Amino acid sequence: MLFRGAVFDLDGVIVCTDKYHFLAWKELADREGIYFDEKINERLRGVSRMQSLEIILERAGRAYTEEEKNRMAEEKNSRYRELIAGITPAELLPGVLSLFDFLKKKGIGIALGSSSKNAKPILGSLGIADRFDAVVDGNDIQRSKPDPQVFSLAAERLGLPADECFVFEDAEGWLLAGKRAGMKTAAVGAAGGGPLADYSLRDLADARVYDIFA
Ligand code: B16
Ligand code: MG
Repeated sequence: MLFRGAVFDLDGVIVCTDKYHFLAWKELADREGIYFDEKINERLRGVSRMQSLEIILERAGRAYTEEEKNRMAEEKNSRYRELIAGITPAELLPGVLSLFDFLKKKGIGIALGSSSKNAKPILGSLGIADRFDAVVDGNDIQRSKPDPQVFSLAAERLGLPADECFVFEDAEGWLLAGKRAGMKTAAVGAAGGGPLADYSLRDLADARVYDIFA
């Protein structure tokens, strides 16, 4: 099978923003007296902002109103924006630039499929915004992963049928979104090699990534 499109998740595949999400949520949780640790943070991988907040609030001692939740999500996001403002190309994960160079040479479309509403400024800070033929982020979708919308839209914007695209995703559960979109999937890093992964890669510097597009 010849693949003509590659769709990349952002956090965990191209850059590790999870540490900044963690710090921003942790400040908020501490202030509210809600227990939150790195293990719970793992559950927020690829999960939308409001859904992340709901997971954190599972440990809360009281119910929060919708208004309070919206305010908390906004506060977390402002703090997160401060933290990601300092991102530089040095934070690109291993193998990203070489793989993008290779895909470009081969004429394979490069797309982003991220749940984050902050994806565009992050791509800008990483110096790779112009490397993408299509960008789909949290602002473009109504339904979060494992719904396939983010990946289906990425294929549509690449002008390709879904089955000609390969998804790279670090959240094991969200490989399901790729599968539901009708794509082949590569689990990157933390995602490990579960049953939903057609390929399992340590990171994008893993030489086996080039077999996919050989
Ligand atoms: P934002 P991805 C996800 O990124 C993060 O993994 C997840 O922790 C975060 O809650 C989500 O983006 C939304 O981010 O608050 O910036 O809209 O892996 O889908 O690129
Ligand atoms: Mg991710």
